[in-house]
Amino acid sequence: MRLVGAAGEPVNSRQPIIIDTDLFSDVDDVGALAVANVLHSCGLADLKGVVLNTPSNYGPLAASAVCTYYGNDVPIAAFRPITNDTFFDSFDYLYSEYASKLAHHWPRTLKSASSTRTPTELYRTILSSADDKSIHIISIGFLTNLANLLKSEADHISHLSGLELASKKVSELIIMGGEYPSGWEFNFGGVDPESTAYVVQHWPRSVNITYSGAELGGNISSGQNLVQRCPPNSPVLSAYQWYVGRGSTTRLSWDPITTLYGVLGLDWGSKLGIRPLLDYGNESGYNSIVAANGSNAWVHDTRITNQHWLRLADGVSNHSMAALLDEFLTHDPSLRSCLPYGMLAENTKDIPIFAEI
Ligand SMILES: [Ca+2]
Repeated sequence: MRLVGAAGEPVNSRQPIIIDTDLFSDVDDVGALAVANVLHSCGLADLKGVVLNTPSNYGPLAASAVCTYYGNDVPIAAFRPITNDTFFDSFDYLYSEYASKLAHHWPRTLKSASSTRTPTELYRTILSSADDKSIHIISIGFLTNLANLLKSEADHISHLSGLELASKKVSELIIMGGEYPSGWEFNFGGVDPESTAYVVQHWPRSVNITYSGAELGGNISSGQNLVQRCPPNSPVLSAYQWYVGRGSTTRLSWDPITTLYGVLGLDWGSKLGIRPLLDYGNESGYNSIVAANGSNAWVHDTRITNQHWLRLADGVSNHSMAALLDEFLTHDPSLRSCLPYGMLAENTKDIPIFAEI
């Protein structure tokens, strides 16, 4: 496999990203932050900020613990009003809380959730100072913050409105939400379908949107061997252990896959030295919210080409994607270098899709 430069020695331009996460309940947001931080450390991503779209103070604190573990001091914004909620699985009575544990027991650069800027302030601050058409926003939770950004007016941070900032500064919005070509999914409909509809309907047509649906990550289980492969002090390992429980660390992969695409797009050859495992499921058309409950359906329209939904590339198995994700989830930050691609090749040598380009 191709070697991708040492730490602090970027071989490609770093893709600036903002992650909008509901890190609090499901643990795949921790997996997504792991992917983002490893790519940041490798010089492929520039993790500009993390904004929370759930109100518990443990979300931003746990996010800080994960970023700090990877050696990255990343600006974080807590959702308002801030609560002291802890997660209780009243749906399946199966999964367990991890965010407060990461917040209390791992080093973190963020001292308190209340000291952070609001999501809208952090969005506007990062976007206003960004190069034009440079930022990728990766949404892996509810869309409340994005709707508030689009509705925001000119202020002391920027003379541009939120809609103008999105048009001018964002090159792509990547959203884990919905089901494709149609269906109902929790990020879209579970908490704030009104904001979902607002973002889907008002996002500027000049800026690309890529959707990652429930059917993609929901068929791929990653994290299988975290106990064997993670350093023992890994907050990723512990979060997966606490959340999944019952002796397992295997979890579905909606958010890590979305984040991988959000940094790499479909150009994996020059960045990872492997063929892209993802492709677009459509050439044209647009997403629509078809009911008040946030359900969605793809509308066929050859005139609109800025919107896509993701699928696995032809010939790629769920196992191949899971194997790649596990390389990120188990990455040892003390190496302070890029993914050990020799190891990647070794672990996946039976998977022809990883052949070097
Ligand atoms: Ca999420």
